[in-house]
Amino acid sequence: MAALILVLGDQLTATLPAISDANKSTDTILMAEVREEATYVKHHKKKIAFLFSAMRHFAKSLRDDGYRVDYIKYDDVDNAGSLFDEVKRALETGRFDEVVCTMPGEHRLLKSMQQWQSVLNTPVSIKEDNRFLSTPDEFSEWANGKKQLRMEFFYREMRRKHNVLMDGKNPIGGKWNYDAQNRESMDATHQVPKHSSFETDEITKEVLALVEENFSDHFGELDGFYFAVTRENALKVLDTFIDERLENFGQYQDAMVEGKPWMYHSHIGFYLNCGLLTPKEAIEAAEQAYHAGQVPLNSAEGFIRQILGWREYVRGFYWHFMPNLKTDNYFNNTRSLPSFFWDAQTNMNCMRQCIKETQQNAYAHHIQRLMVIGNFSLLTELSPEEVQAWYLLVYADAYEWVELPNVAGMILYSDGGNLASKPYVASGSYINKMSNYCKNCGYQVSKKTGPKACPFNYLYWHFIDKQRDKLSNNHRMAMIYKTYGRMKEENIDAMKQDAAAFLTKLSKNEEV
Ligand code: FAD
Ligand code: DLZ
Ligand code: SF4
Repeated sequence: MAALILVLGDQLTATLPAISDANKSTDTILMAEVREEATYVKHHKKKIAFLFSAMRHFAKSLRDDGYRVDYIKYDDVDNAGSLFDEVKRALETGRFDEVVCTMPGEHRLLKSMQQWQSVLNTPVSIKEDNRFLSTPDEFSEWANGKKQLRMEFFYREMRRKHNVLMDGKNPIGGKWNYDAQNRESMDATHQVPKHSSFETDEITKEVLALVEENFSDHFGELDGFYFAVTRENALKVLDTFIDERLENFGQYQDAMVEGKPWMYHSHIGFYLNCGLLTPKEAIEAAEQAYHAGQVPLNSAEGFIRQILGWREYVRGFYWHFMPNLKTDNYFNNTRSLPSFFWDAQTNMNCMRQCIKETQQNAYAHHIQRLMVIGNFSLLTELSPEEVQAWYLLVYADAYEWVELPNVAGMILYSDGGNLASKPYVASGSYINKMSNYCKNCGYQVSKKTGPKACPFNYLYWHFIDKQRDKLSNNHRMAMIYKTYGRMKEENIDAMKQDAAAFLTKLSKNEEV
């Protein structure tokens, strides 16, 4: 039996069973750069360049390791354009008796793969993705019968199961979560360590030229390519993070400073999600740094919670709630994205900075994604479908299994509260507290109404007012509705008027 083993662009991990179980003398690994994957949303130019270069380097490392690899480049003349068509083309050579795949990260691709066996008339097996620390079935078992699916409880189970930061049956330090210590803002003069960036080699140079030529109409800038494209360099990013950033990760996790996109975050999401790093090794590195006295507990725990907690949780959540998660629209929002989501041309400095950095780096950190762009998207009633597509294409770490729960569940509450216990909405004062964006803004954060007022202020109360039927019974919103109840009618009316005028401008795509 000779197997054709399909390895996707986000499956660059030699220990995946589909690869490690391969018979090097009979089986062939197929990797393909295809139009369908690169354009079903118009991914950021840097994301495509990163992935194609990482794929080419991975194929080379597999060959060096003795595997047979058929690698289809994007500009190969006979490139068939989709993963299915490439598999079909390979089978037509008559060299293979079976196809082996690994569980993909997106529902649409899994549904497609599940048809291949009957369409191709060849056995197709879909192997487990063993890079995660939990399985979709485990998540569903945990979730079934529960009224509330709170990440915090899932995370505690994961800590126990994998014995991470545990002292017997109890969490080290006595608490599961140290977020109370993780909400500091940062002084603009604070020097953040330089983020990791790597020389472009010949393979990357070739890919950059290919992307320039074929994807010039895609979002984002190609200049300033900084990614690690090999496992060796991705490990260096992880090591440097542990040595230089993790100590302050917790403290400054939520802070935003103009001109400092990287802060004390790890920038390893790109590598975890395409397979150059594994979550287990990132968690172990942080735990070891804590035990060695190199980093405080709030930072180690905060970082580990993102990976062992949030990352595993959103994957389980995705498979548990698909396909409805993609179409749910709890607030029935339909407004199209304003054009500044594509060109950053807005007077709102927080939005301008976060979108500009996204254009430049195919990266923004969590609070920029959540409390600036995400907060704005919900308050301005943007269409979930359009917001989801935007987040999927602009970030180099975005694949639907991780993007969709964050967008639909966390920022838009379009699933009606399965993921978040309340919508993540805030007025301008939150952004002002956590950043210095308001200092250089065309609007004034201290003003609640009027032409110079920060739009987040009146949009926030407009949202609270408009959605009270859906939200006022939520006990986590009780304080907010109490404050709302005490507000003067005339103030609420003024805010509603300003919000209506702002939303009309957005709909007409006028400058805001
Ligand atoms: P760090 O802040 O250093 O965190 C470490 C790691 O923890 C990350 O690399 C990531 O693997 C994991 N992590 C942290 N938060 C989350 C989370 N909420 N969900 C899942 N994993 C998490 N993350 C993605 O990997 N891909 C996405 O497409 C994505 N889209 C997002 C969209 C929105 C609206 C929001 C609010 C968050 C999104 N996130 C996404 C989560 C998070 O913002 C990114 O993982 C993080 O910013 C990546 O940067 P980092 O590697 O420096 O992460
Ligand atoms: C994101 C992406 C892109 C841009 N291009 C390819 C590609 O050409 N070939 C490939 O195998 N994978 C690519 N990917 C990653 C896939 O889209 C990803 O495997 C699925 O979305 C499942 O997570
Ligand atoms: Fe953003 Fe409002 Fe601050 Fe301007 S004033 S930066 S719009 S929060």
